[in-house]
Amino acid sequence: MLFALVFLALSLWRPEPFPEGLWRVTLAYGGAALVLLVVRWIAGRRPRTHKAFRSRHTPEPDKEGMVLILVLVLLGVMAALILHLQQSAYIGRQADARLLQQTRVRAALQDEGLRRIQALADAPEHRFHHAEQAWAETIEIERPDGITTISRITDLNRYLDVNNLYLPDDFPGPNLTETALIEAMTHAADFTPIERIEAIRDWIDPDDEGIRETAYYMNLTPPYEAPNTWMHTWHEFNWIAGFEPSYFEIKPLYRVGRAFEANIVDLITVIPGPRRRPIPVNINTADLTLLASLGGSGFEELARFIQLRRAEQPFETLDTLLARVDESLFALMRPFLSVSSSHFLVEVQAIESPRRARLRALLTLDEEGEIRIRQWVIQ
Ligand SMILES: [Ca+2]
Repeated sequence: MLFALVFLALSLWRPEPFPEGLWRVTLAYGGAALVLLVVRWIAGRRPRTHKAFRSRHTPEPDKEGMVLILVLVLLGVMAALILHLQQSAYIGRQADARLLQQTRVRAALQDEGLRRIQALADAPEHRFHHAEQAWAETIEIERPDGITTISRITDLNRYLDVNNLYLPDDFPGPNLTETALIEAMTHAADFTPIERIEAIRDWIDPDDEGIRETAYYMNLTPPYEAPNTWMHTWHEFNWIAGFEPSYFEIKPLYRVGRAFEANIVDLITVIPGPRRRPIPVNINTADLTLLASLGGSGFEELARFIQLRRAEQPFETLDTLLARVDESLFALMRPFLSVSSSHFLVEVQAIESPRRARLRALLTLDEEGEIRIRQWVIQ
């Protein structure tokens, strides 16, 4: 009786997702078990007087019952086995389908990433870059295979790279990055930027001589070490003293050029990798607020000139600025400025619901137009 009930429960149990056909088969097995159960029950209710007419070769009722129970158990085990096998096969097919979809989405992602990089390599403007070029647009494509890709290329030289805060000792001249960063952070309404800038410098410089070095971070919970090398990603700001996620939030009422309303994410960036010289800011593509920050305070006028001039025609040489800046100051600024871009971030999303994948690729472009892929990260 107990086994029959278990078998019935098994046949009626219908986990989700579960194929319709398989459920019918198990239900049929359950029905057969029920019929056998009823037969067994009727047999058990036969009058005792019938026993007298049985031949001596007829099995005893107890043995008959045992055979029936064994048959039921066997049927139950078989049904459970079929159920298990069918369900395993179904789960396996689902996993294969997911893997196939993931492979297709990733292939589309890489195809689109490489296509965008090729478009950048084929662009004619290698000597100088300016805003609103075709290769920089955000492009959404619905492919014939049903996968949608969204991609864009960001010119990283339009931002101030915080990794420029540390330059090797053999770099000639002063490092103007700190001055520019103080201005940029103030434009973003950070009125005490110096401690934070010191913290970034201590984080990336190779020595341990600062107030925000490993000795400081080891006293935190949990303790950790300052890496003492250039930052790799924005995420490292989560670990640097003085930076909260709210520091990078977009201000809701941002109006370009208004005092203290700039968003810090529009002004700075993190370009990983060692350098002997600063990675310069491209004056053809940088935000007006950043242009005004580059030479320290009092550079708003120069920034407005750059903005007006490049709208007519992009700068092809920095020498155009010579007439408007003190010559000795310009000599110090020159390594931090450029008219072309050398670092680009390619971001691609490929979507086929519910599957999606992201690609982030960091590229460098040299003066001969040769592109090198420095990072290629798929998530
Ligand atoms: Ca350090």
